[in-house]
Amino acid sequence: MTRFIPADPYPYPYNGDLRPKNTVLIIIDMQTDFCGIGGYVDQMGYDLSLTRAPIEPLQNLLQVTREQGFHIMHTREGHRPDLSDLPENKRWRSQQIGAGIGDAGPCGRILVRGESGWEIIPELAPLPGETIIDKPGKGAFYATDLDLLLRKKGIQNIILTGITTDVCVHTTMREANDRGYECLVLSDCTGATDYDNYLAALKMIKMQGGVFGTVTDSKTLIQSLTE
Ligand code: C5J
Repeated sequence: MTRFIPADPYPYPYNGDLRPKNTVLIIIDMQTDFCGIGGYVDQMGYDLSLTRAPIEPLQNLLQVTREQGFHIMHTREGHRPDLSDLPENKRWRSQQIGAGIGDAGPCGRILVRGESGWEIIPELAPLPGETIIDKPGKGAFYATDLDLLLRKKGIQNIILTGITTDVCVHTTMREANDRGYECLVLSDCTGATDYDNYLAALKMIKMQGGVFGTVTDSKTLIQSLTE
């Protein structure tokens, strides 16, 4: 049986082989540091409503995908407490904007593993058994075992969500696409620190017939999965 989800620029997945067993929902970096008061993004002065917008749609999507037995994975961007995995230039740039990675902030040391700001927000807390990928970079494949886990589980399709659309979601999507995974990005389940960048990031996916994959929203996906 084939199943296609209406999406732009093409129905997902390209081959119609969409099953809970070969498909993972990846929720990227829904951490206090990226969408909570006092976290990294807040310290930089960006509008938190943009990075918090995906929370409610993601809660609804999680309910359905958990019920249907889809693979669920969560990622967290962060660094070791001794900062030995933090590139000097990444640290320096964050200091320029007044939110130095590793420095103390209202939610503990910014983007440091184990600190409260680094935790996934309670609204989207992983359930026991759901995989968490800790990553030092923007992409979830870099310096992690994500590819190994996906291949071992026989996953072909990746539904990408989380924050931020133009940075960690895009980097992960590009890494996944180059590895042959079939990517779907859900427009209402992602957000960026700048609305124009969010729109541009979604537009980029759709170029060249879907150069990185295809785009839909969670309502369309849920409707297709439940009809
Ligand atoms: C950023 C992320 N924007 N999760 N990280 O630095 O997108």
